[in-house]
Amino acid sequence: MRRIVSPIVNREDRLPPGQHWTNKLHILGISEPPDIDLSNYRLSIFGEVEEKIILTWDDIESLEKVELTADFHCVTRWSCPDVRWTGFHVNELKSLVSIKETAQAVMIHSLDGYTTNIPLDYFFDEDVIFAYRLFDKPLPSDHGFPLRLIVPKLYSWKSAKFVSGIEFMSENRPGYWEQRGYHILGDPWKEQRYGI
Ligand SMILES: Nc1nc2c(c(=O)[nH]1)N[C@H]1C(S)=C(S)[C@@H](COP(=O)(O)O)O[C@H]1N2
Ligand SMILES: [Mo]
Repeated sequence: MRRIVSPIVNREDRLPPGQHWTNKLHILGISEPPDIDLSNYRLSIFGEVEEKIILTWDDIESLEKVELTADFHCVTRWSCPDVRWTGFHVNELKSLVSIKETAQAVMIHSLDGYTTNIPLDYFFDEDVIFAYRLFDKPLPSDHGFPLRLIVPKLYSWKSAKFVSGIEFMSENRPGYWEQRGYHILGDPWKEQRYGI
């Protein structure tokens, strides 16, 4: 059984300005995909929480499965329609940890050293999931095995691959690309590509 999660995109306004459609997910990353053994994999949830927790792969697989079909918009101007992901919904985190009122944003930490920041209002939304399957097959290593975040309404540099940590932060600190000139939020419909 899996619950279907719908993307929050206005279908008339489906292709953001300055983007063109492509039929595949182009692989983009700061390094080669890390080698991961699921039995050693751990996901830490820490920062502005009452008690930090560490999940194993079994813990992750025991969470309710959700499926999301959403368009994927890369800041380098390609958009791939109807990409189908399976994983768990971000709201699961709220039952796993008690998030402090001081939390304003999350930093996603990845096994390749990548990080990216997202304000809580954008993170805790109906169409945001952590995915471990792509088109109903295990997530390929190039696309983020074993776990990646999917935030369809922001440029895809926010959809961090190889996720190992979720840090709740009291301020919206910039991540890897955000420190190197990418926009702090990255809304494709507002063309928030680079700069503040
Ligand atoms: N851990 C990690 N996640 C990452 C990146 C990265 O370098 N490392 N690149 C980002 C960028 S810039 C894009 S466009 C998408 C690409 O996803 P894909 O390779 O599955 O198409 O992943 C994002 N997530
Ligand atoms: Mo990107």
